[in-house]
Amino acid sequence: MNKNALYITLLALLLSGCGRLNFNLGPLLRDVTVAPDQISPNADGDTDVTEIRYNLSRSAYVSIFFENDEGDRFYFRKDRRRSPGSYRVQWGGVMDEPEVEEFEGGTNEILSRVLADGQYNWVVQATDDNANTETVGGTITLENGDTELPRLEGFAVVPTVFRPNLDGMRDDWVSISYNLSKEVNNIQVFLIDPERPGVKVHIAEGANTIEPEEPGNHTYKYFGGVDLNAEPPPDGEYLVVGEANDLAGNRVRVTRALTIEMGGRPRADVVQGEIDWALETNRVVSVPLGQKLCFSAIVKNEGEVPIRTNGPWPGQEYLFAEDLSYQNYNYVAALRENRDKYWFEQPGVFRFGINFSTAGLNFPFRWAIGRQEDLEWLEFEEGAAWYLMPGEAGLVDGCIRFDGPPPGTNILWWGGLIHEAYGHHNDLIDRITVNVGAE
Ligand SMILES: [Ca+2]
Ligand SMILES: [Ca+2]
Repeated sequence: MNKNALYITLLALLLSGCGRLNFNLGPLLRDVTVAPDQISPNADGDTDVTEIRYNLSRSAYVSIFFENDEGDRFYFRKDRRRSPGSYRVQWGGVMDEPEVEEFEGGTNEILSRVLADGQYNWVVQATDDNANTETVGGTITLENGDTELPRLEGFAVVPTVFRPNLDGMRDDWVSISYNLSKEVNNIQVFLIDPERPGVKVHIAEGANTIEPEEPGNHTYKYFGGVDLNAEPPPDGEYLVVGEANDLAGNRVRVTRALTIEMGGRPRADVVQGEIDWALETNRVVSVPLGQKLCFSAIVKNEGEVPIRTNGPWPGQEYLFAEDLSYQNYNYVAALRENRDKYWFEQPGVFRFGINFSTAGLNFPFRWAIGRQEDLEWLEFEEGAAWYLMPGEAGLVDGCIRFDGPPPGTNILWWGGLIHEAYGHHNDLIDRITVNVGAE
């Protein structure tokens, strides 16, 4: 090293030393106390917390942590930026370092927990902008702490692919169930979209003999709001989250993946609200006894989700007297050759129906809302069915043969779309009078 270099090095050392002296305006941390020095964090109202006080003379990054006999360190605060001033904060024996157990399809997390009973060294540490660090420490004893974590045991979301579209498949709703291991102060179950953290959909627990906060089995049934006439959350990847905390400060969270697809309310219409009644004149059809009332109509899927349907297929002919004597349209479904076709009334299935004013039951004659060539056969984990896809139209036609006269005269007849078990989607379409005369 030559003389100049040595000189510059000495100067640099001097300057850095001066710098420290110039900015080091007395102690950074003052009046640090932790009192009381013995607590019982069990939420019984008696010395559950201690108060940590300190005074900061300059802006600094502050950490507060606790160490046990083994030297394990538990942070209460870690590198928090603080302005000069007096601080006081309560500590209830809780550490906030999350422990996450990850597995396929979810996580189990401990967000915070009460530390085990015992003696701990506490440390308040501050580092100012010149990297001066000061620490003050002491000891505190924890006894009779409530260290039992609340657990959402067996937290299960079924199914994991959720298609909330009221088609009657098991994927129309999600069941969320778990066993709560201890009484908690608060429990929440909700849906979040990881890509839009602001979106949080709360899910309410169904009827139960115990309160949501009480230990025991809990079950939630979630239809995505479709059952309440709302649109479900948009299709996408979600997390079902269960979060619980007790009064002592133990807090846990579980998450499970949930995919929403084909979600939405089903909407179908008879195009133009018109049924093409055969042989209709001025809204009257006259049919001799033994002959048929025939029609055709076009049904369109006006919604965003596939609409489930099933036979009897267009072209099916009903016998008026014989089928009505069975008091429902299922006479055709009950025929030996049709028994394995699931043509009986089925929740979630749409059918086109014909009704008349003296029927005494709703829509005794029903057909699929399109021919198989108008539909798609979709297969899911829960089963397979025929669907009229969004934007598509189906042709329906059929006949009712009057093997006997209907009760009354000048009877009104009309068509409708039935969403079975969910009510009449579309009623009183294109009413006519049908007169059944002598043979
Ligand atoms: Ca206590
Ligand atoms: Ca569904």
